Amino acid sequence: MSTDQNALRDVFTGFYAWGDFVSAEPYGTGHINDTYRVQTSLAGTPVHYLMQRINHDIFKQPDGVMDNIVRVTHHLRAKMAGAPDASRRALTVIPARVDGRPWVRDRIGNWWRLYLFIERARTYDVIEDARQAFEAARAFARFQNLLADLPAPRLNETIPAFHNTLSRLDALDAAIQADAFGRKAEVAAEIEFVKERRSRCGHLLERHARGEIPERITHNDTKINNVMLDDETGEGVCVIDLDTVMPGLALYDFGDMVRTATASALEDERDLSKVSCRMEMFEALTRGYLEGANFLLPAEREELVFSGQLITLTIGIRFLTDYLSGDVYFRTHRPGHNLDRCRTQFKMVSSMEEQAAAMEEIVRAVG
Ligand code: ADP
Ligand code: GN1
Ligand code: MG
Repeated sequence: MSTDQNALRDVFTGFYAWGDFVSAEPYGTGHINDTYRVQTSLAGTPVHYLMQRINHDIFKQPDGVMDNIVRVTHHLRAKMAGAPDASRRALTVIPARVDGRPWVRDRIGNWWRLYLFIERARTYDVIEDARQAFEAARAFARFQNLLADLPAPRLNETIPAFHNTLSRLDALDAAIQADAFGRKAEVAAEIEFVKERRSRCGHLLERHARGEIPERITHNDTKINNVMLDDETGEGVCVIDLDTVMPGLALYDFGDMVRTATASALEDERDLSKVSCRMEMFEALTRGYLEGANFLLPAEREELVFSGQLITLTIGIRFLTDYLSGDVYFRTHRPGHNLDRCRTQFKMVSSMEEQAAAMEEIVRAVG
């Protein structure tokens, strides 16, 4: 066994999991954590687990993250008690062997967690048909719905001001000012794109401050590859990637679904002519979301279309900031990767702006 495999086996054996370690392979396309699918043999039957190293540069208090995840998954599970397939419908956190905590620390101080592997379901980086958009949105809406009565205390804010577009603008301004990697001149068009939209960036924050839009428990990373769709039925079976479940606005979740589920191409597509917001996906997404999110106030419904533009702009701003700062936050696989991602986001924003009237019409019709 290689050193890597030995190290991964040592971590795995720290958890109270049944099954003998066979191997672990890198898994998925997430930008933040290191994810592995662990293969084991359970008395001769192959059984998989999902093991992750939490990115503790980004999540400064991994224990606070895991505390949230345990509370959230227990609550979901309690509400689904007895339902068929319950263990595929919410993540199951496996405790550590020695102290029962929901994580294991390795010798160099990394934090690891282990989940049951959800079989016969998968995630998509680009949605292929409208039914998938509908199912994904309904699953995220149900998730918000089921968590509405999570008992106090308030969940930990695992990344403060996560979707605060004004703070993200401040970070961009600081990165432009510093221009530590001499990349500013190359992104003049992108800086201008943001400048033209600055005045709208505080809109939802202002409505929230005025008490018109409430805080709820939200997922905050409703990228389409964070929901697993059943291979056979196509149903949105399980919402995953729970690191950022915390207090937020429901609209941030809807906005991130619009960003990722309506996109006609991958988040890092370089041929921008392939990138646009697809109306049939938006229609299905809106239907799925409104079917599950029956708690939405009229003020929230009014902002569904705008939320897509805002969150897509915000994530574009974050990619741009990371590009200017030397690619320290999002995992990259090639030079200029974050800039490519920023450009697709801004192309999506333009496409949403152009189609805003049609999108408002869809919301009214589905309403
Ligand atoms: P990241 O924070 O890096 O995005 P995720 O938690 O989203 O990490 O996991 C990365 C990928 O691993 C997901 O997109 C999904 O395909 C897969 N995955 C995550 N959790 C599970 C699970 N419990 N069972 C099966 N696959 C999973
Ligand atoms: C990250 O973890 P992942 O890959 O699902 C990021 C999201 C961004 C997304 C962009 C904790 O999500 O906020 O929207 O990349 N997660 C964190 O693809 O920053
Ligand atoms: Mg993810």
